[in-house]
Amino acid sequence: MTLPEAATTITRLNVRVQTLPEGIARARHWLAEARRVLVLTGAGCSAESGVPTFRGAGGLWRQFRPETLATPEAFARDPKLVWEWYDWRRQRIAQAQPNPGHYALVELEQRLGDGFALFTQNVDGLHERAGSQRVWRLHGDIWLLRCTGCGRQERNLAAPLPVLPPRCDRCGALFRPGVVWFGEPLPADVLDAAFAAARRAEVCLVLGTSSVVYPAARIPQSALESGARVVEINLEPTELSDRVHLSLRGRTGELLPQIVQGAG
Ligand code: BV8
Ligand code: ZN
Repeated sequence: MTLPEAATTITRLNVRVQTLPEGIARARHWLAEARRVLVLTGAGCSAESGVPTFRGAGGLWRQFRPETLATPEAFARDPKLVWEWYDWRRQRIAQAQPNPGHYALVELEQRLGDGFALFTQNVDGLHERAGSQRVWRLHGDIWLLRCTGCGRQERNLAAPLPVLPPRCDRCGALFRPGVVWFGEPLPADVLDAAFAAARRAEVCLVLGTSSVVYPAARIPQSALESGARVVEINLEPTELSDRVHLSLRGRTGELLPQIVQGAG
C-alpha cells in the first residue's frame, strides 16, 4: 500500500490514539518515514517563550482585542494607539527567547533540507532567532517598518521605539508595522509556496494554532486533501482537531522535541 492510500485509509479510520505516549510514538514513526514535511505554526508556539497568544488569556491588551487593533481601519483611526500595542509587543518579544519547540524545528529542517517547509503565522521572528533558515512568514514581521508614503521598508529592532508613531525620515509619512492586518491580502508568493508544499507534503505538523484565521488555516486542510498525514499539537481542541489524523494535547515546547528527536 503506497503512503497516500495508507493516509487515506487512516483518514477513513480516523486514527484516535488512547494515550499521549502512543500518539507521540505514532507521530515519531510517521515523521521518520517522511521525506517532505510541511509545518504551520501559530501563536501557541511562542507562548512558552512568554509571547502572549492572540485568543488566549494573555491575548488582551488594555481591554482591546487584537482583531480590533490589527486592522488598517484601527491604524487610520488612531495610529498612536496601534503603535503603542505593537511597541508593547515588540518589547515583550525582545525579552523572549526561543523555546525547545523552536529548536526542534531547526533540527527537523537540518535533517530534511529541501524536503522541509515552515510557514508561520507569527510575526515575532523567534523561528529565525532559533536558527530556522527556511521560514515563510504568512503574516509579516513585527520588526519591519513600512512607510505609508514612499513604501520604504526598514528592519528596526528598537524596543521601545523612541517616538510613537514613528515616521519615515525620507518622506515624513507614518511608518506602519510590516505585518498583514485583517482584511489585507497575504503575500502571494508565500501563499503560493504554502499550497504547493501542501500538495506535496507527506506529513503536515500544525503547531499551536487555533486554526481560525484564513487563508492560513486552509493550508493544513489542503495537505489533508492531498493525502498528507496531519498531526496537530495544541493545548486544547481546535476547529481542525476532528479532521486530522492525530491531535496531541500538550505544549509544543514539550511534545515536539520528543517527536523530532525520536524520529531521527
Ligand atoms: C484576508 C498579523 C482577503 C498581525 C494576523 C469569516 C470567515 C473566514 C474568514 C474571514 C471571515 N471574516 C474575515 C475573514 C478573513 C480573516 C479571518 O480569517 N478572520 C478570522 C478571525 C475569522 N482573514 C484575513 O483578514 C486575512 N486576509 O482574508 O484578506 C483579501 C484578499 C485579497 C485582497 C484583499 C483582502 C489576514 C489574516 C492575517 C491577520 N493578521 N497577524 C499581528 O500579529 O499583529 S492574524 C493573527 O492570528 C496572528 O498572526 C495569529 O498568529 C493568527 C492566528 O492565530 P493563532 O496563531 O492561531 O493564535 P491564537 O491565539 O488564535 O491560538 C493560539 C493557539 O495555541 C490556541 O489554540 C492555544 O490553545 C494554543 N496554545 C497556546 N499555548 C500553547 C498552545 N499550543 C501548544 N503549546 C502551547 N504552549
Ligand atoms: Zn517614506
